[in-house]
Amino acid sequence: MKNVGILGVPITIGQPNKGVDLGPDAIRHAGLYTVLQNLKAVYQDYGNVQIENKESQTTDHVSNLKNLDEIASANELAANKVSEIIEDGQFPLILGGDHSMAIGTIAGVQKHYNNLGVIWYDAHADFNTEETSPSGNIHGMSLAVNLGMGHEKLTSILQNNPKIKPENVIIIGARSIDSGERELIKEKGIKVYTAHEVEQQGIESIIKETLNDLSTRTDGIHLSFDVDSLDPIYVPGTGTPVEGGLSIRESHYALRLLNESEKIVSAEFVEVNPLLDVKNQTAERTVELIGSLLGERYI
Ligand code: HAR
Ligand code: MN
Ligand code: MN
Ligand code: MN
Repeated sequence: MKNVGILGVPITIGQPNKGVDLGPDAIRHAGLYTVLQNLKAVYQDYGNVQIENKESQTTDHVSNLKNLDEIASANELAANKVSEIIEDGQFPLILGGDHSMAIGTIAGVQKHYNNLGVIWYDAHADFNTEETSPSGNIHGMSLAVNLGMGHEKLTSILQNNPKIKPENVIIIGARSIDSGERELIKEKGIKVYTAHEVEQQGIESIIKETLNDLSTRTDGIHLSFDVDSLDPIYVPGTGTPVEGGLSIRESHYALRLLNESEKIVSAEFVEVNPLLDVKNQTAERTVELIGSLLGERYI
């Protein structure tokens, strides 16, 4: 059983909705420790990264990067914490927080690997840059930043070099991709399994293909699980729900297959927003999904 290091990254300024900073604590309150105890996991909770979430006061309307400096410094903190957890010999289980946090979390993991793979399980590709983003919200840019694309203040977190290689990234569940990011995805040759392909090909085949593909050339795989990958009927508590999402059953199965592969070296569960939720059900489902990733089984 894994030795788990839990870290909350309560960042919210990568997107406009209030409340996603409460995500990590909602996940803890939804029974996270009980699941870990039932699995007989050894775990340590490192608490939350101290993030101010103060919105930028600059009146510079030229830049299409909202709260750039604030997000850059929060991610530097997150990156160092994640790196520390790995140095302590633990599996980073990171709780969000909006998805801009992946700029730091992946930078922190990557410090310890030569050829990290990334599975981006998300309704969105988060592959915008300052040039392509329709919103200026940095949570829609974090995957691109991890490949070295975007503002230097974001791509230089932890002097993060070399970057994640495009062939080491696989996106699963996408169904809302902006036209500019679609071009970038094609240009970089990123593999995307859309929600339609999950329907057509089946999640088992997709996860097995993903693992075969990434295992040959990576020395570890980070899972970035955005809860909006799931259909909104399961996750009312998230800021950018998109219809036609993945089911709870196939997502548990995906996580179970990832667990059995023993290739996942770190994971984050992001975009849980308790202020948009109904009776904390999004956080509760997130805890159950974490259970599947860590080895919980029905029987
Ligand atoms: N693609 C849109 C944008 O860049 C919406 C991004 C929403 N992102 C997330 N993360 N919720 O997956 O603004
Ligand atoms: Mn180190
Ligand atoms: Mn996302
Ligand atoms: Mn998303």
